Amino acid sequence: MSDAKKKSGIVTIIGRPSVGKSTFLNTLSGEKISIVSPFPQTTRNAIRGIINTSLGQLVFIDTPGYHASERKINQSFKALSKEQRDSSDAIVYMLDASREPGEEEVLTSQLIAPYIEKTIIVINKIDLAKLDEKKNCLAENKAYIKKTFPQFDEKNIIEISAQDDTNLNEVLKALYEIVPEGEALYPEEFYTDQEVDFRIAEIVREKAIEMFKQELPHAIFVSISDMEWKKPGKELWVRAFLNVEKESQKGMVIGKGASVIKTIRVESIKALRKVFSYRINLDLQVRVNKNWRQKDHILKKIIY
Ligand SMILES: Nc1nc2c(ncn2[C@@H]2O[C@H](COP(=O)(O)OP(=O)(O)OP(=O)(O)O)[C@@H](O)[C@H]2O)c(=O)[nH]1
Ligand SMILES: [Mg+2]
Repeated sequence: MSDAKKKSGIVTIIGRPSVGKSTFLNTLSGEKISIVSPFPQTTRNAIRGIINTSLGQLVFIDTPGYHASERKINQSFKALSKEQRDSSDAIVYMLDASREPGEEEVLTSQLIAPYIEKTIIVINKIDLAKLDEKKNCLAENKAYIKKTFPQFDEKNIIEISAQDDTNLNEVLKALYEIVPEGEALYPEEFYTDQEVDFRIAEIVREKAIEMFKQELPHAIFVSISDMEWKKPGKELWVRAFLNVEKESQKGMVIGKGASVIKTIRVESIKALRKVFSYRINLDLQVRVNKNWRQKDHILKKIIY
């Protein structure tokens, strides 16, 4: 096949929080592009992952989980998903075979409805549906799709496990049917376009989230204040701040005898070692940024 026949396009992944959008992108790529956690609303940005195959190039955009809430931060997430949806060549609409399609699913399907013609529907986590009778909501999800999009071509509804890499190739094939012919948008060796400081901040946030439950994961954002090559190409010194919303959270993140922050630092360094070819010397500190989720200037800086 000549190069002119190759295809390329932007594919936005849309779905409720925790359906497995980021896991899907990471498994497709084989790289850690987007952070993953059991908590909803882990992803806060439009994160690009580039997949090259013999058929061409697909540039995937991971988005924050679509969630019904009037809170300022959720408004920013929703705006971001809409913006990405509007500028993509194809959409992957992801549902979760282990959860009932509730009110949130209705909202999410309304988001993709105007673009249904260029959408592939995937039902993720079929590994759970197979294993666990109680968590088996696969049939409900299928019925929901049938009811909401009665004309939708069934061959473009694909059951997958992002975690186990089941049927992901089928999704790629279906997407290549939608995207136009065209030149690659990125050089083949690129798998993401994220800046180094953003990737470091995200990995530190993932390791911090892993230490907590409930409210704290949402209350954290990570900022990088300084970076400097100690040995060019070999060792990068980075100063990062774990920002929390309240004084009481600061104590929790530091922990007794600084044990918690130390663990976050060690786990971050281990994860960073897998992502970067050079060593990262991490200076990690905690600070309070009061009610940052209500502040426009901070949301503007961190959600894009
Ligand atoms: N069993 C199973 N778990 C999965 C699968 N895909 C993702 N998960 C898990 O589901 C949880 C959420 O995964 P994420 O990839 O962070 O989900 P997300 O849709 O990106 O979530 P947000 O960024 O919060 O919107 C994590 O605990 C994943 O390990 C899957 O195919 N099977
Ligand atoms: Mg995510």
